[in-house]
Amino acid sequence: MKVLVLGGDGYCGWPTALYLSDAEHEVVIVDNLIRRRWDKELGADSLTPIRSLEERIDAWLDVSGRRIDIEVGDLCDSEFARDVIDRHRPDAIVHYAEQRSAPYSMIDREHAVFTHENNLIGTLNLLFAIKELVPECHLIKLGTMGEYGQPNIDIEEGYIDIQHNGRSDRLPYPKQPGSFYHLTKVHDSHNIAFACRIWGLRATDLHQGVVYGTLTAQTERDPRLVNRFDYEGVFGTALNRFCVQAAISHPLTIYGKGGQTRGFLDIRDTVRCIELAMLNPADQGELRVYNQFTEQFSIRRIAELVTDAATKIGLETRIENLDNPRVELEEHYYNAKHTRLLDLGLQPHYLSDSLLDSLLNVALEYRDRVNHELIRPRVDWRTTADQAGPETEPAAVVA
Ligand code: NAD
Ligand code: USQ
Repeated sequence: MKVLVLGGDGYCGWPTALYLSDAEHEVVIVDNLIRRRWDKELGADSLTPIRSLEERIDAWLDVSGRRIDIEVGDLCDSEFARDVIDRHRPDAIVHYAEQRSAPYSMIDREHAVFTHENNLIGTLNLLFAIKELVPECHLIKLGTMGEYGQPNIDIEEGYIDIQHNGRSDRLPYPKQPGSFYHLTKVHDSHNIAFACRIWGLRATDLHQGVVYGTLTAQTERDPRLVNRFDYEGVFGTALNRFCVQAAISHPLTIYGKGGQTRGFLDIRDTVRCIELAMLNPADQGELRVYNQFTEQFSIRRIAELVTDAATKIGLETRIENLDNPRVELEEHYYNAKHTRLLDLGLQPHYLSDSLLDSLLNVALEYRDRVNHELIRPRVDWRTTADQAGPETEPAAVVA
């Protein structure tokens, strides 16, 4: 199949592009490299020394003999989006290319507005280009489990059967997201559902949980293929952060009580889920929703698991419950369905098997690269203001 991987220079996109190329699909990466500029804006860098996109592509050609094409440009530029789709005429489009950090979207008004513009306009441009040029192309869009929020009932896969005043219907599951970033995913989901309904497009909306891990069978083949690893307070997720904190003897920073519960999955399962969705496309006119995660844990439990693994390799760790910089439930019911990808054949990797090799040992290997000043949280939901502190301008606004 011919597939465009939008956001293919990012954490999920890069190993996906390699995995699909290895499986003999024809892959084109589309990315405007803005993620690397957000790092600069925040004074941050990947823990792992990632190479430029060109070096990565050359390294993959060296080790696999397979070429991945690249298109550098912004999906918010409708002419660029249209032109790329027109020239490549893909069978499938995997869409990762959005601003994905909740704290980044909560820095101030400009960052909230930028996140909405970047994510919503890019996706809208894509929908119009698909409709006009390749209406049979399967859009595989990365949404997030955070679209659902923290409801006090079971979370279904996208839709819920409702009985109301003697009538019944199957309706989109209610959404109560917890940041301006998560809200963009909800808005995207509505726009995609509408496009499928009125134009007969086909799409799969993958409500993905928190992804962890650095290694895949492809990235391990050469150090120049290494994936990124975010650990600072804006783009670093709690699990990555706890591993780096353990490696540098910093207390593990649980926000509030730590009962916040999320779905998690290994990056190797992310790439496989994309392939499964691609090989089993949605019907024309259908918006299919899969909850993409394999295990659920509270943040407190994640801290305990990291502590146990760290102790086994002789690291001493301590947990610190910080005043929570986010506004969220710290103890809550959480039971989310996630059977549809398993039904398609997903064979999960489990955190207990990857915690050391794909996370803690990587954190230890590169601990000299850690910037200790970036460990504490820097963004507070309660004080998100019209204008904020030192890093006020989103990279795209400055550029
Ligand atoms: P990332 O920031 O590492 O990668 C995103 C990539 O998209 C970057 O390379 C960036 O340069 C590119 N990009 C952003 N806006 C663009 C635009 N307008 N035009 C072209 N390129 C653009 O993010 P990630 O962790 O790889 O996440 C990928 C997707 O998966 C996101 O949509 C995110 O919301 C979703 N997701 C991620 C996780 C996770 O744990 N990482 C979990 C659930 C969902
Ligand atoms: N948290 C801590 N300590 C930390 C960092 C975070 O306790 O040092 C807590 C947060 O308060 C939150 C939870 O951990 O309750 C998860 O936060 P996170 O930063 O690990 O992940 P999140 O903000 O939810 O976002 C990540 C990705 C995002 C994706 C989402 C999937 O950055 O792109 O959409 O996971 S989900 O969580 O299912 O919405």
